[in-house]
Amino acid sequence: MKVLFVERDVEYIDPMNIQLLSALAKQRGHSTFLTILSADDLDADLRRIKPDLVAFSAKTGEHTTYFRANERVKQYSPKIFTIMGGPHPTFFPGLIETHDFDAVGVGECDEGWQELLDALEAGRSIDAIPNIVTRANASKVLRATTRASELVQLAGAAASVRPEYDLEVDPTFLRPRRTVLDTLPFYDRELVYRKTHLARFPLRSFMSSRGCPYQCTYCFEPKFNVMYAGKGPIYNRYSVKRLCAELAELKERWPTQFIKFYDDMFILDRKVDAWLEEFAEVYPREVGLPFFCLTRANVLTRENLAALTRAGLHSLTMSIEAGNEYVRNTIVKRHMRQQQIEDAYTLCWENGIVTFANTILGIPVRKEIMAQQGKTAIDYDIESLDINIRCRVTYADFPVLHPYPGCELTEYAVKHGFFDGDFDKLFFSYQAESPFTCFTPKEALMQKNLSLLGPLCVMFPSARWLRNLTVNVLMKLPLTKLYFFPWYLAKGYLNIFRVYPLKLSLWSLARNLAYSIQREWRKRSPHKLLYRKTLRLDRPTGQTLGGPPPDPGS
Ligand code: B12
Ligand code: SF4
Repeated sequence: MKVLFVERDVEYIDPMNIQLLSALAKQRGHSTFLTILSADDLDADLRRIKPDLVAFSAKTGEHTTYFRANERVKQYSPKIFTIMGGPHPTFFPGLIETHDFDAVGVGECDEGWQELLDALEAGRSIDAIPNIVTRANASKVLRATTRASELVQLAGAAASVRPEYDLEVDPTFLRPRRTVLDTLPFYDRELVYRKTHLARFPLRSFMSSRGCPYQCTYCFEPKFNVMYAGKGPIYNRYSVKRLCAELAELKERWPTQFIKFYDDMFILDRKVDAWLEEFAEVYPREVGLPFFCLTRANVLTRENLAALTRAGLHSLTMSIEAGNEYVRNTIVKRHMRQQQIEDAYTLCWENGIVTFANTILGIPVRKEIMAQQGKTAIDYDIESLDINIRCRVTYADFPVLHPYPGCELTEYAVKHGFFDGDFDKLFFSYQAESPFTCFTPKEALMQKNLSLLGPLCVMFPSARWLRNLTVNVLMKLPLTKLYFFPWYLAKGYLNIFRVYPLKLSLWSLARNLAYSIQREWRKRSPHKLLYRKTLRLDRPTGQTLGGPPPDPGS
């Protein structure tokens, strides 16, 4: 079978989802192809490749782009089998009934995907493959969840919730979690590298584990854990031997200077467990490349940091998410004390480990609580800036909160009337303006500006004047477009010289700057297209969440 993956855009992180699915398809003898909507012509690719199946992997926000791409595929030939998988359809499998896909993949699909391809090729029925929802099996494997509409009624919101939001998969239709990752094939990087800049860009991503047991309310993992309750351990990991074999081969085949481990939690334990002990011994010998990984401040200790450093750790991320204790522990449920965060960052500072921190701006707090605490919405964001400065974070990123399906924080936002519950209006990036209705235009402006100026203030922690100038003056001015440029330069410098230090030629550096500046601009401009595409499928939606529809006359 000829399988065509359709991807919205390729930046600097390997699209590991389609790289793995492509490898799984090839393992069964199918051939795979890739169309990148920002660079390729989908119609021309359909004519040239004549695929039997087109596959989309969707995160919420980019799903509408794939809806449009799917329409194009079906217009070209209704006989082409189309399927959407990934986080968005995992939460909204009911879209099989409202959109013209032939199947939807829910949750982990490694086996389901292979079984589907084999069945299609052999002409067998595909209606009893766990994790694969079809129009024929939907009535049996999906069940009603009245949650979304109930919430909207509670909020008194006028927006209609799409019918697909009211269906969820019956967990008995899901396979148990995959506990053995070692038998998975190596990612098919060739699929992407043969036609993109990533072939030459020496930063490579990999996930050494799946799963996370924490409860953060803005993240999809807690909901995923509910769906998978009783279906095996939450956290599953490659053996060190298998992981190093894949990375060593990768290093042989493609110019590679740095590994970015993208696991939700690269280390889960405050102790140095057997896996980490072995990793610290084997990875430097078999792979020997500096790396970046993610964990949490409450998990980091002197001991596990020493083991990571022995292995070659260069940079580490521990999300802060909010400076204010109430926002951090009650609203977003990070369950972390300020002292723990500061101690973990000090530990990194003392050991020369470069740090990256995510901190979310625009987390809505109820009016009564703000009144009790004597704070305005923007005061919480300023507290978040200050904790980053105190922690001497090397690169502090400040995205603006966006509500994603299945998350407790989204329910909170709907319940309190901050958001109307319509995910189809969501922009593909959370670097854009807040989608919540509870912020005034002035507050939304300050959040956007702080998101751009914050990293600069944190970059120079002793320049108190810069922080004060930002908070008292710059943040309030309508100069967001201007602030983009110093932010972009700082981000480029911090990424390429500090967090993921790469040796790039001047030519390569210039080429990558030109490539990335357009994308960064676009992530912050929901209403603009800065780069040309042959087929304008990834045009932005006309409205971000919660806000009023655009005035047709303007
Ligand atoms: C790497 C990553 C990225 C990379 C993506 C690179 C790329 N082009 O793919 C980058 C950094 C660009 C990124 C960006 C964003 N991300 Co992100 N990201 C991840 C991360 C850490 C890993 C995803 C991954 O590759 N996993 C490895 C593969 C093998 O596993 P998988 O994707 O789960 O795929 C399996 C199944 O889902 C399924 N499957 C997946 N696709 C398909 C397709 C078909 C056809 C089938 C049958 C099955 C199937 O089968 C696979 C094998 O079992 C996840 C967190 C996580 N733990 O998954 C968040 C996550 C996917 N990201 C998320 C978000 C919110 C974003 C952003 C919107 C945030 C932002 N910055 O604005 C942006 C979106 C940008 C965009 N629209 O392009 C959310 C998505 C929530 C949602 N409801 O959609 C996640 C789940 C984080 C979270 N914990 O909440 N992200
Ligand atoms: S620790 Fe990270 S991956 Fe785990 S639930 Fe929280 S945000 Fe999600």
